[in-house]
Amino acid sequence: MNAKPGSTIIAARVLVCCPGRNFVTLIIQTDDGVTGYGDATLNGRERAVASYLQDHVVPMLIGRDAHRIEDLWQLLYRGAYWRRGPVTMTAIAAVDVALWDIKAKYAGMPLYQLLGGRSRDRLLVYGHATGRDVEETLDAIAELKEQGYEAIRAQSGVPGLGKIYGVSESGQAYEPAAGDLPTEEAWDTTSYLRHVPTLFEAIRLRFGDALHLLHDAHHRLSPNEAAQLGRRLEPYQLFWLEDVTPADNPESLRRVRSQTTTPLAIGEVFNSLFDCKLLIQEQLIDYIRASIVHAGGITHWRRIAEFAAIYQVRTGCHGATDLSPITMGCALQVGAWLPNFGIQEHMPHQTPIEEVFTADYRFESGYMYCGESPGHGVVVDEEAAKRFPYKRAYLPVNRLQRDGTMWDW
Ligand code: GCO
Ligand code: MG
Repeated sequence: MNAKPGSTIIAARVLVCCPGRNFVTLIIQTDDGVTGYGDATLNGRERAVASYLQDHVVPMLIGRDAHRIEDLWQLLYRGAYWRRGPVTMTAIAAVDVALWDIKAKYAGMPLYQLLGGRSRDRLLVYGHATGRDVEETLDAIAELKEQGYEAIRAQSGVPGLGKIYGVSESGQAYEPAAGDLPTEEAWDTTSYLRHVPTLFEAIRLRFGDALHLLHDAHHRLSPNEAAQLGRRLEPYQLFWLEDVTPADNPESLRRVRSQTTTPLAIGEVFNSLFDCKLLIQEQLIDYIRASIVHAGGITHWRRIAEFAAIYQVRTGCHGATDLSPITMGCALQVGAWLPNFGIQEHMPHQTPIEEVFTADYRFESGYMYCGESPGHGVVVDEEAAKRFPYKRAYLPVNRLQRDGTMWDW
């Protein structure tokens, strides 16, 4: 269906760059010079989404009306026939976000105004404290408290294990994908389960009860182990315990939920409402972590969030540094509006990312503030991006220390 002049998509291109880590960006232009930017980054599988967009989606966009966001979403979702999945849903998200950016720019408004306007002045965020041992994690928490964080995710190395995912080696962020091939780490659940309660006991002893504390088990536990951990952490009153079991099997959470009142969060690897449906409907979780970039863009993510609201589940969007500033900008725009916003993950991007992405959001004293410029508030410098070509990079994988069995990392 062709568009009237003034809102026709005349160009769309995919940009893959690595200003510190790899990002995929979709850029859409209309015939009257409005440009929209969408994030299409799928950490460790970046080029799969770039090809999906370049080879299969971009040709379908040219000549279409940029304002028909819903219709284009349906075209790309239903039209693909092969539904869902991270690659497809990330590609659709990039188109969707770029079009919302364009629509808001046409309106001359920040995106949250198009969704219904503000529900709050600022957004509570949580920072990451990690250390090789409990003492280092306590020091990291003290630093974040200095910066004003009221909510902190705490991880630490486990005695008897070497470096594990989720814990930095040198005070830097723990997760920038490093090797040209994934490195292998060693894991032992018994040592981990013994250790984690001692970490939270030490945190409460030193910092008292006021701080909101979070912890990420990163999909490594069985339902029964997760239930044990949830129970043992109850005295420390966590804000949430994240990704306790592998995300594939939502029924697992029934066992965990019936055994512990520690609040549960899950969903950073989800890409569709159908991944979250049972968890939300049965109120097996307190926070849904799906992100706009991996869950079909604003159009689909909004359906997840509004469905969650019916069951008193709040949002806690994934916000690791492998999601580009565009996704953070969008999370803050929708978070400013969404009645059941819960909290936003905040891991500041590292330099030189600001040479490519300019964002109008800001962090101040434990909260983030979305910007007021038209659109989602993040623009991309395509010329600067050329200085940072794609570099294949992976996060580590995990094997059981005991016998080398492949495990969740
Ligand atoms: C989190 C996450 C991330 C992911 C990463 C994978 O809670 O922020 O678990 O660190 O592991 O985004 O690409
Ligand atoms: Mg996580």
